[in-house]
Amino acid sequence: MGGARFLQGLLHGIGNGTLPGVAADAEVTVVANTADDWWIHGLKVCPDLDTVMYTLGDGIDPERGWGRRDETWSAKEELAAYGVEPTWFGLGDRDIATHLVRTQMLDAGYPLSQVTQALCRRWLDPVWGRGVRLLPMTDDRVETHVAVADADSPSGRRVVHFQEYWVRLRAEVPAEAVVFVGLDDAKPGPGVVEAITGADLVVLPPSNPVVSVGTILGVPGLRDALVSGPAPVVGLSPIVGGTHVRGMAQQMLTSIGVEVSAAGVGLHYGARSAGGVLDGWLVDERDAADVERLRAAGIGCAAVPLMMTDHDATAAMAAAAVDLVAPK
Ligand code: FO1
Ligand code: CA
Repeated sequence: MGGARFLQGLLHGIGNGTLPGVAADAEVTVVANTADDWWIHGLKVCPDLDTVMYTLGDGIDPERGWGRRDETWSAKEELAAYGVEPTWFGLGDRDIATHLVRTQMLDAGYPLSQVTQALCRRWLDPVWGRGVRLLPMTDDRVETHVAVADADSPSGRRVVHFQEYWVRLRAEVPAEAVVFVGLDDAKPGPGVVEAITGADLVVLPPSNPVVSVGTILGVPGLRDALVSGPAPVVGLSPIVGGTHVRGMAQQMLTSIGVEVSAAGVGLHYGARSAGGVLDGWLVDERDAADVERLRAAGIGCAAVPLMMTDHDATAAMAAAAVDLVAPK
């Protein structure tokens, strides 16, 4: 959701010509996390791809931040009436159409990247022409699983899919471990490496550094493409004033031993000059005290307002991010 909302502001800024040095017809390629994906009721659901697709295509429910606007829930009610589990994960009637198309195409043998391209023809082409592309990080099956304490289990632990941790458990119980099943064997999706190595600028949006950006960087080859590519890499902190803005990053950061602060996340990504990925890291004004620590680590840094209250505010964040790594 953070990534999708940021993209809206970024595209707004590009269209308005308010991003320094960025042409109004600049092309944007979005590489999306697919490790939140899962199979439910026989359907393949890809929350992050769909959140980006619906948000940019103006089909998202603005209050929930996921799923379709003007949604109805008849299928969900009918499934509950049959006593079919899980009842805690809701597929809306309109949203189900997307999953039906996707699942049928996957069953017919198309890779997820081609399925996504087909779905995006409806949502992105009418709005953004061919100027915005949405690429899954990989066509391979990768799933984030989370180990939580379970006194009833002989091992004292239980492993649940990310969606169960996020939606049913609301990320409120400590994550003892986060496992990205299939990630080590995944190959970058078609066009992903080329998008990174051919880019003029790479932006890491204010998304979850562990289960969103972290999984993408974990696809073998992607981190190298970023580090060795010619484009500056700039990120925006998802942690503002020592806490997540929206979403539930704390447990995930704590589980991998990263300090929950703007500096903690920036240092976790690391300076490109020191084996990390970042040239620049934008933090919120409230975290201005972190700037020196980040600069000392070799990361270009500035503190600006980082609240995505509307498209203009978000476009201003994007402009500040671009400015941070622009050749001076
Ligand atoms: N989030 C919820 O909190 N409850 C749901 O029932 C739910 C259903 C759902 C269905 C399709 C979809 O694309 C997303 C959905 N989400 C739901 C959001 C999703 O679980 C997470 O917010 C993301 O995976 C985190 O990025
Ligand atoms: Ca996600």
